[in-house]
Amino acid sequence: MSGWMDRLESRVLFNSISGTIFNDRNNNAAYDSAGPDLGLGSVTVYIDANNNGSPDSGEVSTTSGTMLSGNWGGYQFTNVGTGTFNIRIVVPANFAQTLPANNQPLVVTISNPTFSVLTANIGARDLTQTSRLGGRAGRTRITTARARQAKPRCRT
Ligand SMILES: [Ca+2]
Ligand SMILES: [Ca+2]
Repeated sequence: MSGWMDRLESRVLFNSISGTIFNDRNNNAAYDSAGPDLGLGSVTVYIDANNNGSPDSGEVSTTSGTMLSGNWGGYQFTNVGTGTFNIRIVVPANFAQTLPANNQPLVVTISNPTFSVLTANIGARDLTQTSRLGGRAGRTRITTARARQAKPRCRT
């Protein structure tokens, strides 16, 4: 029993960088956690120490949580120390990063080893998604088609 309690306690960690990798479904470069944005799981997140835009050996990396993990898109780096950190993701295939823009790293500065940054969020949008809000736009299209069909009937 005590072993289990120890593990729970160790999850309360200070001096960490955490956030959510999200599917920026409305493409506004902001994390709308109440919707329509969703988490993006199984994405490689890394501290790009040499800031060359790719994960190298010796650079700290992790993977964002899956939908089933209970922390969809979530990630955390613990005991990072102090300094300025360039957080990047390996953008998944058919996605484009929206936050930060232009594939820039998310720059996080920690000046005190007891501080944590909890909202280091990075967004990407699905390039295969034809509309900003898939389902709604689909319904709009159907409505438009019905309206077009109705017009000739009214005129004749
Ligand atoms: Ca958004
Ligand atoms: Ca690197």
